[in-house]
Amino acid sequence: MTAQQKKMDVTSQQRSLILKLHDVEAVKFGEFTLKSGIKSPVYIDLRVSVSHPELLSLIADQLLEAASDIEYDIICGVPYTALPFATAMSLTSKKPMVMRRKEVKKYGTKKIIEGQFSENQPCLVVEDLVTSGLSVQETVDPLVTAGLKVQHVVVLLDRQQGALENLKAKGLCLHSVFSLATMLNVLVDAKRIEPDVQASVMKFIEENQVRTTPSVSSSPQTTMITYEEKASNIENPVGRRLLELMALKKTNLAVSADVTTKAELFELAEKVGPEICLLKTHADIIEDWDSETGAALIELSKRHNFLLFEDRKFADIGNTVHHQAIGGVHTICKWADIINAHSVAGPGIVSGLAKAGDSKAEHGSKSLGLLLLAEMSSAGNLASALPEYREKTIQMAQEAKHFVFGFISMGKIADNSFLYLTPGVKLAPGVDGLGQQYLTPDIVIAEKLSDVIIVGRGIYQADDKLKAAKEYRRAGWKAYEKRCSGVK
Ligand code: 5BU
Repeated sequence: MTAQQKKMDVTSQQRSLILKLHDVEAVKFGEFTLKSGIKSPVYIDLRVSVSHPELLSLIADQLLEAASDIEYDIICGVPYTALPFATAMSLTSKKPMVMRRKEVKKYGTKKIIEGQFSENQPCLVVEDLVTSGLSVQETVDPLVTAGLKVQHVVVLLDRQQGALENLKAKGLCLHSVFSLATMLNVLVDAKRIEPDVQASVMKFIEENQVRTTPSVSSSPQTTMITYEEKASNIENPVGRRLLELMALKKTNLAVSADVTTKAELFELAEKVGPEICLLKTHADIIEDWDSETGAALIELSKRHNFLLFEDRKFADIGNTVHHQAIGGVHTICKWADIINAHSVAGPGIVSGLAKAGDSKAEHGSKSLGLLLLAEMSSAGNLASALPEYREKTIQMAQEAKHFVFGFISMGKIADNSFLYLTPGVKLAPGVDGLGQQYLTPDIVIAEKLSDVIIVGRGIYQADDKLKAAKEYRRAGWKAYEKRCSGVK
């Protein structure tokens, strides 16, 4: 298709909408630092449209036009920017809306999807802007879980960075009012920007493609390795043992036991023990912890065949962390199989904790393994924002493979000689009001290629904890089987 033909494909309404968006500075050109730290020559913020009701109404008309061939009964906007778009579409088309909550209420109905709908009703998902399509998926998943049928997504602007392909791989069809390329063509045509700006934005887009599904060209050895196969790559015996028991028990679920008394801790471990590969603790939040608590946890872990992970997140110099790990009230190394540390302190922290592991072995106990925190699940955390921090953390781990067997990360960040454990997991994605961000087991295991899901409140706050643990176990294992079979 020639450039001239492409230009002719743009309707006069689309052209006028693009110029209006430029007028209100919803799209800007220059040098902008994105959340990821990457410098971008374009910045798009469609939230400003709420200050311009006429523009909002034009946007809704164009979205309805883009969806005119689709059959749907109900509309759902992706929170937050697309909520006013969906509302305006609903008012014009007289089709009802549902809303997806980002935060689930702690009281009342605890509903994730608000509004009235019936099983299998076709629902159109509306979004303002797509890059990878991940936020669309985070809305589609709970809609489908609630019983709605979702096959189509309509978006105002497609940044052409992979959303179309990523959503297609999930069985979703993306319809956009216009692409970034079209927007640039119109702006050059109207002499709003110079052709060299257009070229630099297109180069940026080409170089910054985001794939949320495993790439087809990746070799099976690198992406579809089984837990048994991975075990033979791991130098640290605890890491190997963890993978072997995951394969044996068929579970990649770690429960985070963030309860505050011994009785609750033991009750939870007893209940969920058969379902899990790991019990993650915060010993310092147990108010009645005593010198017998560690031994009682070891007994439970042996009986139900899971490992113990104390999520202490050491962060000091080697000498101090050594004492923190072996001594104090909690004598962590006496009972924990796995501990973790921030890499911010440098390699001395790994050596200090390895020394703690050696003293554990000298006392005849089983070995110790360390996880480094390469990323966190909390919004705005600095580790995830700085790619160099992650790279240096991986380097630190590579230099101490006898002891460091993996990472706390949001997905697979290095090769198959490490394990990846991910916290911030719930059956429905969302946030908790204090910065915690949740992804689903399917996204974490099948798409981001992590090995272990870590679930806290999703299980220990459930009325029926065993039932919840079984649900998470099933979801985590299903995602693992899907990734092993190469199904996307
Ligand atoms: P939740 O209830 O599923 O949100 O609990 C998550 C647990 O994982 C909790 O114990 C946190 O301290 C822990 N966690 C986390 O949420 N995010 C991180 O990046 C790290 C640990 Br590291």
